[in-house]
Amino acid sequence: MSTAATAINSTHALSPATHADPRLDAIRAKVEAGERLTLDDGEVLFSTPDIWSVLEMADSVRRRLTPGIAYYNINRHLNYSNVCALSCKFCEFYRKKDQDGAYTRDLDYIRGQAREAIENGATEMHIVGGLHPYLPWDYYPDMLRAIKEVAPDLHLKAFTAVEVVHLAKIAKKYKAKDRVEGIRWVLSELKDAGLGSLPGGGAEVFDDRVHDETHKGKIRSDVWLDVHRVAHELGLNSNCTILYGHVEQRRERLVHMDMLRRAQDRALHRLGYEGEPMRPEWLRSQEDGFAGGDQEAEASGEAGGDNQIPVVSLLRPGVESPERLREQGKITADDGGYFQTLIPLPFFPDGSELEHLPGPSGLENYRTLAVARLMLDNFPHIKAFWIMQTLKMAQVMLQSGADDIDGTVVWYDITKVGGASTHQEVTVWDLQKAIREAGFEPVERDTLYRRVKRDGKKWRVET
Ligand code: V47
Repeated sequence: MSTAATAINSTHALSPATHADPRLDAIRAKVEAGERLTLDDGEVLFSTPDIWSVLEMADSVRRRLTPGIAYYNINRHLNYSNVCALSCKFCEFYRKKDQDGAYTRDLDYIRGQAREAIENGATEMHIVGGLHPYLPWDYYPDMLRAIKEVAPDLHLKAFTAVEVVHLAKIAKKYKAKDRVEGIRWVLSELKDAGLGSLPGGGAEVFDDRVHDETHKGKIRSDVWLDVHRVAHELGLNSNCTILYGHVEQRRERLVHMDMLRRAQDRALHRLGYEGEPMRPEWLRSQEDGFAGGDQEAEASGEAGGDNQIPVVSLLRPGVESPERLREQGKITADDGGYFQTLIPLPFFPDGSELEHLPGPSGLENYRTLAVARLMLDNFPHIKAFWIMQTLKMAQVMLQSGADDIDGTVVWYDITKVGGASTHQEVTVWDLQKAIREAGFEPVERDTLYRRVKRDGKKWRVET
């Protein structure tokens, strides 16, 4: 094992004694009261030997937000091309144009995938690809329209923020001085062509050092957050991810989570949520002992001046989730969108340029997901993506912060667990069984977390 790998393992090692940690008492009191945790609280959650209390607190939050049930969906992934202009060090998916294994799908192939998806009852297609240097702009809206022609009810959750910026560039709409205008143009065109929401990929870790070390050339956090903000302004919901367990520090994971929850405060505020003013305590905790430069300034709300935006916690008594408000007709997509879920993605070293790193341990996976549940008090859901966590780990995660295990998937090209092929299918029965064994009622959802009523392949959203 390399020195770097040893260092990562030893900093993450648990002390054999897992007795109660008194530092958790104050955090527990805040969690019970629905108060926002600081980054320093997050550090305690990451460093305490009492990991069971962390999981148990996250479980209590998850049960308050989503009592009794856990979600799955019937979906398909479509990777239209693995050709990518970037060479991110953690990625084993990308190929250069003439490299062995490079592929780009034509519209006939894509229509075929859409037909296959609806024949198998799918409600969602998750569409992402590399930053193809030569495909024209038209390919992308044409792809969405082609799918909608054969599968009008299929929800298209498509294009990471990184791809959206790439599309603005190839459509010649991207101006560095006013990037938001180009982003808005692309998202509006794609929405007209059938885009239903944005997936959470490409966020990695919102930190300039990590960015420059592992995915230089990709957009930085400020641009990623702009894309999602504009999507929300256009009434599109979106997801977000954190790719952890490589070269980042735990404090950087916390800053990433904080930047996401501030972005969510802003989205919920736009929907009419009122909250508490940001407390000096939160700002201080973020400023102390961390030389994060611009990233830290953004996390503290200074960069966008968003410490004026009230802090919204969905854990406060009487605060309804945005989905419930949409169900009740109190808000609509016209009022705006929001982040639905965070998906923690454990780094898989195999086949990547960072293959010498060990990747996160099982305990680190549980802990990171639980910490995310506790820090992101304004996120309705946390997803344990079973493809990357494994179905067995995802079951335990349902009892320690997650309320969703994603879907049937079938083909997944981005990572291959344990050298598995890209064919990674589970049946609906497998997902339901895993959820029941974890002690919850399985509920099929659509992409927007509405309950699905199903009669074989036919389905409708419950109203
Ligand atoms: O953006 C790349 C990550 C992401 C590796 O929105 C890696 O519902 C681990 O975003 N090890 C794609 N991760 C996956 C993704 C996703 C998955 C499921 C659901 C949703 C959703 C989104 O995978 C990429 C990148 O961050 N990734 N390489 C790797 N070696």
